[in-house]
Amino acid sequence: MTRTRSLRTAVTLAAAGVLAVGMTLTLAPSASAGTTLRAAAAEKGRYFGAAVGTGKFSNTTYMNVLNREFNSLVAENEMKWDATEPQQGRFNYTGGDRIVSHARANGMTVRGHALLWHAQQPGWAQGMSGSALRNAAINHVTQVATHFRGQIHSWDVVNEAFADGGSGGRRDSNLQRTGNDWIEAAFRAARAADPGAKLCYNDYNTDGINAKSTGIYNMVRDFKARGVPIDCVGFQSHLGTGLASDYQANLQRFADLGVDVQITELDVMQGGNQANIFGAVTRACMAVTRCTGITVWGVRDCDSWRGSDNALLFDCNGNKKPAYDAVLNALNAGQGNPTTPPPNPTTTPPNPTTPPPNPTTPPPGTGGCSATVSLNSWTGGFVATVRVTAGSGGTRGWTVSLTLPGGASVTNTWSASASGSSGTVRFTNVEYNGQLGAGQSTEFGFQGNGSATGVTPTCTAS
Ligand code: 9MR
Repeated sequence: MTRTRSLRTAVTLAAAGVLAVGMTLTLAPSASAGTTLRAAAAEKGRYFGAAVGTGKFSNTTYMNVLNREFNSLVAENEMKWDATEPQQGRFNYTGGDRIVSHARANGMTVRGHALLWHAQQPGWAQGMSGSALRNAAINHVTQVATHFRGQIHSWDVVNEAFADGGSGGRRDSNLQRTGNDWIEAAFRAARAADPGAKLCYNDYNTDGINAKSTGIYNMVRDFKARGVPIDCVGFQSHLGTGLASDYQANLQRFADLGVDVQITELDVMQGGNQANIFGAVTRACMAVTRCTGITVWGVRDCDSWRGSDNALLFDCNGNKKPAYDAVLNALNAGQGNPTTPPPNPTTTPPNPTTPPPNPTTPPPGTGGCSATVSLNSWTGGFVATVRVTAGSGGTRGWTVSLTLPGGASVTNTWSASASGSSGTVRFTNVEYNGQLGAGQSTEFGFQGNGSATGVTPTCTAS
């Protein structure tokens, strides 16, 4: 999306169905009223986040506001495809890792943005199509979600895949041209890679019940009916001078499908209504039990992609604006959310690339091992997740063999090393997952071309 187009559409939408946003909000004094956004949101079982860039991490004003007010971070750009896989198969997690470690050190959680999007693709992907692009895209999802496994409370698995205007259909893109099932293939790959993360679809101009949000609603309903793993929908909420009168009703209809909803990129044009609109959006989220948190798209006005719109909660000197008070008051006045808040970052499991400490050496494997495979398949490719379970004697190491059908081949493997790529392929443990106690399990995975349907793994312990 270009900036101009997004702003124009946001403002047009706002003009089409504006509500009289409540002018003032009087708050009954509350003994437990939070005095920062993060504290006020946390008291209600929700997060309050900001989009960040590591380029600003050396700015003291920025960091003071960030650390005081927010308890969820999202990378404004640094986890996107062009940033994380600048050359095919060469991954760069420098910026993303820095954001995650800052969050962990400051009691914050992290939203992931965004695994697949038609924009900000690396040049090599922009030039691809068909099954080569599909395989590259699914590999990207698998690799990035695996790298950040256990560190991300919610991932934008797919961003902005629906068209603007009245069609309610998909946006044309190189990804869409790989087949309409590209979105569900991405969600399945993300679930396999990071089963603990909530998986979201995220879009803009969805701030009320309109053709675009209804197209997305229908997709989510279909995914839930067919068991495609989707957990949440993100409403970007880049807003102009008004707010659709059915903003809350729209959130609620998605929640009623059995998904969480999140406000993911909130910013509002500064004008007479800015504070009221920020307050109304916050109240809408607080009124929907499954609305689990709000993220604003930047910290201070001068950090925002919207430049002279002054669209955020703090001025360039870090001072709170009236919009800040409106949000804080709405958080404090809101209802508590009984659903579990995002996991505390200090209790997230270690990244799987770090071997868990294993203080005891198991005895030599005498009871063998077993393996099961689950497949996420699409036309022309698949991701296989293999679960290895030790028998009664535990294992010092293991090898899983399987024979792929003709035409199928392995293109990459994680948490195991493969010998061979077609026909009979043998996967052997890597250094950290060979030793399993009796009955213990571990998982590895691989991606391939062709079909692996019906494949049967056999496990040998050493
Ligand atoms: O704020 C982001 C800006 O710094 C980038 O230049 C731009 C590039 O496309 O993306 C902006 O963030 C977008 C987000 O990733 C998706 N929704 C719309 C956001 C604003 O354009």
